[in-house]
Amino acid sequence: MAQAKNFIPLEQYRSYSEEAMKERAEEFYADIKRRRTVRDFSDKPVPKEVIENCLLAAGTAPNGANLQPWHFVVVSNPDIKRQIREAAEKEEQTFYGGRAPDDWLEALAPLGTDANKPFLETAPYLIVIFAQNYGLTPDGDKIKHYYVSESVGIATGMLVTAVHHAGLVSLTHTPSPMNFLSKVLNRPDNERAFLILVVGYPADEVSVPDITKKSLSELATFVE
Ligand code: IYR
Repeated sequence: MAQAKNFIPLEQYRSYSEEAMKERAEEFYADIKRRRTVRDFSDKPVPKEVIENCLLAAGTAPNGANLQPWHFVVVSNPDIKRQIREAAEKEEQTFYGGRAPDDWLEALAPLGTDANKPFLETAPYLIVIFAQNYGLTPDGDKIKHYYVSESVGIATGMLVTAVHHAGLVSLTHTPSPMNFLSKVLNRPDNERAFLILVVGYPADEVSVPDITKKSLSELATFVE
């Protein structure tokens, strides 16, 4: 393989015995399957340091040409949260009030969602994830980015996982359209809002939809 000059030994890699690997994989699955998307948040404050480390974890995601085509805007300011809630609810009202096709609304029915988004104000943190369609040099020249959606999707998945691992809950919220976020948060033209990750503690006695996940044979095919 062609090797660039700036390579370093992979010193952080850890190998485990097969037994330890099986145990670790099983334990990780047991823990991650407890993760549930929550729509009812407590307003209990979350230490900022927890969010900072979750973001650093997300920033380690594999991505196109290591150009890291993302930017995370962490909103805890009540006034900005209110502005985001108001704009998101306005979009959602048109979505639920006629813009969404019936089959989409039917698919959403088991989740019990509607146009009201109080969590956008209640939760201590809204992490607004922006995808950078292209980068910019200090001189303002464009830098091409690759596999932007894939990269930002992977980083978002790692953020969701890190938040769960830390003992918090999250909600992946995608108001549609969400270009209002660029305006409210004053983001540059090369960025588009990808998703809002609502983060905090669950409200007391929160309930979640009784849904199931695909079994292994449904979700995977082994070609041996
Ligand atoms: N953005 C809307 C609708 C919505 C769409 C999907 I796909 C979901 O999994 C959940 C909701 C809303 O946030 O209510």
